[in-house]
Amino acid sequence: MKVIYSEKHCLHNPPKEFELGRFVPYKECTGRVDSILSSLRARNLGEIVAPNDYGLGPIAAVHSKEFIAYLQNAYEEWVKVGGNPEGVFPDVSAVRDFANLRKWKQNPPQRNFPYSRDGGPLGRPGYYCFDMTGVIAEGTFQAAYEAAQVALTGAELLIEEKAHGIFALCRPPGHHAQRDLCGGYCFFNNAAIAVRHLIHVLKVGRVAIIDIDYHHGNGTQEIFYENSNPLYVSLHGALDYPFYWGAEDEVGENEGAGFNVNVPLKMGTQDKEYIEALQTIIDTRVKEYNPQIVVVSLGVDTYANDPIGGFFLTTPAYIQIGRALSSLRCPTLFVMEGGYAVEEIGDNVTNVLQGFEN
Ligand code: SP5
Ligand code: ZN
Repeated sequence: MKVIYSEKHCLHNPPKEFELGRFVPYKECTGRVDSILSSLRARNLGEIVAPNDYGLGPIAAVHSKEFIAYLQNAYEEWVKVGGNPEGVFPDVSAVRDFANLRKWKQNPPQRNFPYSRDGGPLGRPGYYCFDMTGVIAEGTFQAAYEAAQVALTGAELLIEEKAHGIFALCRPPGHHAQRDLCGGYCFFNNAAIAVRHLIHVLKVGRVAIIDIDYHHGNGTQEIFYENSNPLYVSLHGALDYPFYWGAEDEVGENEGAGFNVNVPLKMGTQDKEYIEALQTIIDTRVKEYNPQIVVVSLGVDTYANDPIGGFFLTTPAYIQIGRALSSLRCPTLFVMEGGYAVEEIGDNVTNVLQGFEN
């Protein structure tokens, strides 16, 4: 399986995040990718190629221009007003009502609009970031831009080479990033950008996204909430981070009604229950949709020793996950998301890809 990778991910390297009220080492670290690369190479998974550059256009087709400008300028503005050079942390919360975000957007509170009154260099972080782990450091914009190009290149090659599988080794990850919100280690939504490109530029009729990261992909859900293409399916830890999204009754709206499928699983879920739940949703909702392309948001923070996930999957289970995904017999783009057990992330990811191939 071809792997798309850029070493520019290293430009994003904030030293710290805020967790439970303490500064702790940033868990979405560069070493994650080193671990993945070394497993891929050790098992000869496939050729590792650099991404092409598709510019900002495909990113701007998913994210608002104000948000893109924010990510581009936030760090410099922050340092200029005396902010910690280790990265941008919000001074305020702009109190968007997340549970009712869609309604809020239809009827925005006048005081927060227009965007020119979004709070200036110290107000903007609270407006455009929903948590304390979407830390913007010096090279974050460039790295996030590059991660989106990695995903886009994966989408292009999947079609051009009629490949069965491609792995876009993106970092930073993307599935928590909404149209104009970063957070959860995510800035640009790599998978959503690739999917939109597949549908609107490469003219794929039906795309299904299967999000197997431990956390609900609130960003991907929000971006496609009113669309019937793609189908979005997420398996995730119930009632865990990001807390305000991921319930079963979030099914999509308007044209998208019925095309957003959340499968929350209880904390402590183990191999057997997880694989059954995955195979069931594949055999029902995904097969009914009959996708021409599948995009997998590949997180392995479902692993038992993951420092933030609440499931107990073992390393061999990831082979079975790969097999379950291959049972669709559909060309598949794997887009890297979470997974923070640095030592084992490489083997877990490679197991999914090898299980898919065999
Ligand atoms: C892409 C992705 O996986 N993002 C995840 C972001 C999660 N950020 C906050 C996690 C806080 C977990 N705190 C749990 C403490 C238990 N040790
Ligand atoms: Zn995650």
